[in-house]
Amino acid sequence: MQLYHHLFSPSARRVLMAADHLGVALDLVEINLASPDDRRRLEELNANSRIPVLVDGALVLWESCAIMQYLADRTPGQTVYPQDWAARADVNRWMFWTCQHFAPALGVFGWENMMKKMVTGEDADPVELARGARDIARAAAVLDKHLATRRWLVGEAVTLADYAAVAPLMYKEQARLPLDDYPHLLAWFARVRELPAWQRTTPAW
Ligand SMILES: N[C@@H](CCC(=O)N[C@@H](CS)C(=O)NCC(=O)O)C(=O)O
Repeated sequence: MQLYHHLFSPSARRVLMAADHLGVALDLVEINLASPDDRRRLEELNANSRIPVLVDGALVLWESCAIMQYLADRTPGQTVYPQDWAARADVNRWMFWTCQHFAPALGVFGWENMMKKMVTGEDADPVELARGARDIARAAAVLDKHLATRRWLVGEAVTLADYAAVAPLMYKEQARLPLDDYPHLLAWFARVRELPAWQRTTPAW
């Protein structure tokens, strides 16, 4: 299986963490999003022009959370994506929530504080940052409250839900994510950072 990715992409990283945890070997194909040739190659696989994309024979699969679930489903005996229906629904819930609410909110800060200057030369827009801060506060409060009484998002051990949700935090410092008021979220992030799957997928900056 080939994974079209870049080590600096949080969306690709959640797939790399899942693959590492599952012991699935992937043939990594790096996509430089700034290269027109790489973009063309990417768009042949994903009309959205986004990484990651998994190619497994005839299957071309985009959307990081769908790829994570596919990798788990094809791994016999895995426990990171529970077989129990209720537990699995709970994992799915946090993965959808991440893609719909948490990651886009954090992405505003990633773009404004980290990427925008590099890509466009423009400064951060305070109106956009205020909007991002509002959305982050709303989502982070939900996560923090949930984690006040738990070590992991679902059940007693790490699942795909944790790997999905934690990926955009890889730029916590660089993007100046406003998360200081969420101690349970930060404690969970510290726990994830201890995991081999996090450590083995941390890029050398
Ligand atoms: N919902 C998608 C998001 C993928 C995504 O936004 N990837 C970024 C890198 S983290 C990308 O390829 N951006 C290129 C672009 O926006 O042109 C997923 O989870 O796979």
